[in-house]
Amino acid sequence: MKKTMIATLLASAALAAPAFAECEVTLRSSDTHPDGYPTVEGVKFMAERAKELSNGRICIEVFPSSQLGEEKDTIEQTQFGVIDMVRASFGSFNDIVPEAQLLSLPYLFRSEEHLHNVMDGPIGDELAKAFEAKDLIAVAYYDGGSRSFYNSQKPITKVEDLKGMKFRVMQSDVFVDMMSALGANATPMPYGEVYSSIQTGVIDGAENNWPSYDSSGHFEVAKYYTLDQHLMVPELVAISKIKWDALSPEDQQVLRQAAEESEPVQRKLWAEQEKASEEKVVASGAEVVREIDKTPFIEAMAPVYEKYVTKPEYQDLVKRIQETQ
Ligand code: GTR
Repeated sequence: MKKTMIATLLASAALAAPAFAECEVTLRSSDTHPDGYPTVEGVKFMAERAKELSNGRICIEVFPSSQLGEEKDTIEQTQFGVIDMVRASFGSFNDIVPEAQLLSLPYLFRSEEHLHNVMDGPIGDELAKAFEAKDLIAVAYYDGGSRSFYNSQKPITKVEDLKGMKFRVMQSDVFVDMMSALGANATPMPYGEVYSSIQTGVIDGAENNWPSYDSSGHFEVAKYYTLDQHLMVPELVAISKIKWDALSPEDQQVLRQAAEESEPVQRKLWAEQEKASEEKVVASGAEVVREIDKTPFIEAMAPVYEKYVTKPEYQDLVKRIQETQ
């Protein structure tokens, strides 16, 4: 091939290539879940969109499977700007952001639709302000389904069955009080320690949603799952305020838009994963108690509400959540 022809071909190839610059801003983002899990895939979608919207300048690197540490530690690291982003359950922010605690009150949300209406409305914006006061910029709220109890010992069909049993909970006071209110013993510990703790009998069980019960492998060591659905806790994607403040308003806008666009994507993936996990876990021999009278569970939670819904502004927030249609 003649030199001139090669030059022409190279020039046209350069024109055809997308005008992507090198990463100028890089955000390292943590998640406790493995690749393929809906929260991880939600943030990956956000990364793609941020890259496109910034012409390749903004890059988000997603570190799944607790590679950057257990959830509570990664939240603190994000507050201090050691890592730039974290995707974590609201439950893990409980002892950091008091308002987040209120969203972990058992049986607060009536349905997924109710939760969406709360999080997508003015209350979602108020909560973002509460996170910002703790150096975290809330950019997306994801789905986390509803949490129920599972254990290695026996099928739980009523509140009394929980009496004296040991359950792992998130490292959060409201979760500990919830277990005490049900007559069980709470053992707060990081997610990554739960499998071996059930296996070795340190605890009898834990509580979580279908996709976590599945992807953590907990169903292998705790086959009795009772759909009491005591908690619907939203998932949060937050950026370190230290990182955020160093960004231009244009880059902040790109991240906001990318995060917002990732919400419906995550919610769709979530719904699909819930079904797939349920099918897999049931096929593998989990014994699921579906028919359960939730009323005694709901009634048992009264002391938890009394303890946490104290100040008038907290009472007002809880009331507004309950009144949201
Ligand atoms: C999952 C949640 C995680 C983590 C975990 C836990 O449902 O997505 O972020 O909080 O529960 O129980 O520790």
